[in-house]
Amino acid sequence: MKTDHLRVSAPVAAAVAAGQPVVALESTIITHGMPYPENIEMAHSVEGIIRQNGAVPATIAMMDGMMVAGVGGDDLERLAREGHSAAKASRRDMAALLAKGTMAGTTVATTMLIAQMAGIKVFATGGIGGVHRGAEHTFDVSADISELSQTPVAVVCAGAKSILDIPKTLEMLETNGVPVIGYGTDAFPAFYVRDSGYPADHRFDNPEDVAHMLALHWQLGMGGVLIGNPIPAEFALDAEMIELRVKQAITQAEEQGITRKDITPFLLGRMLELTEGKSLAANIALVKHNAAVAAQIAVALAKRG
Ligand code: PSU
Ligand code: MN
Repeated sequence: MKTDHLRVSAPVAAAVAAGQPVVALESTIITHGMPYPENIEMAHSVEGIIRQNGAVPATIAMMDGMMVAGVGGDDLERLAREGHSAAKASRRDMAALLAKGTMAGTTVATTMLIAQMAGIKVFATGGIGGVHRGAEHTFDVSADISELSQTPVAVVCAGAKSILDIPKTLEMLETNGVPVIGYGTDAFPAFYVRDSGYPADHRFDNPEDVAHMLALHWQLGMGGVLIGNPIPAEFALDAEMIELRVKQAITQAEEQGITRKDITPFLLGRMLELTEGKSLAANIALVKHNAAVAAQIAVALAKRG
């Protein structure tokens, strides 16, 4: 991959060159997933957790006409303050945003792609995009799924939110050849809830075993891997309350005619308001947990050489 539009920060470049563990972080969660200042506080504390667990954090975004791996300092603050005024960069937006120099949060799909360009194998986030409820009418399936099918990066998440159709999301992951790992669980987690009611494909219980599986997956020339790490029990929310709020949020989205790239940020924002901030606390807790597990997996992968 040849591009003069990729900027890798000095600490991230040094760690990648030395084969040291690095964990990528997405930025749509900063621009479109959480309000300011919780978003910048979350971004800083997640980076701290990755360092405490022995890896180098690399927050990824599009800034000033560049793809950046290792956004920090004033740039991170600028991105967090920009919020919804920044663009949301999915794979197909990248060249247009680079051409215009637009600041953008990168989705899971785009973060995976830039991580791969920068030589980063492990990525931590909150939840992935997937198949939306009603997709049989709207055809709304996140580009995160096709990216997972082709880009060799491991994505540690807390599963998929129930704003999505979880069984259809699992079917699409299967169709696209994406292994769904339950980390310390047999179940596929559902973001605010530890168990979606649907099983993961394979269970692994420690970072070394996950790293072994990843090494083999990539030896076979395959793409992304989804690692579902359930929200810590003390932060999990009530499944019935969440279902009620999701239905309300989806009804409001339909009434307001929200579609395409706006639907996920709209639903995330509504969930936040409808749960009176409970979902924000849960979201922050699960991202921190995912960052710790991702760092441990990156460390185990680096040890394999
Ligand atoms: N799901 C969440 N939180 C998020 C997102 C999804 O629970 O912040 C963000 C991620 O950046 C993800 C993107 O990649 O939304 C998916 O958007 P879409 O559904 O438009 O593909
Ligand atoms: Mn979509």
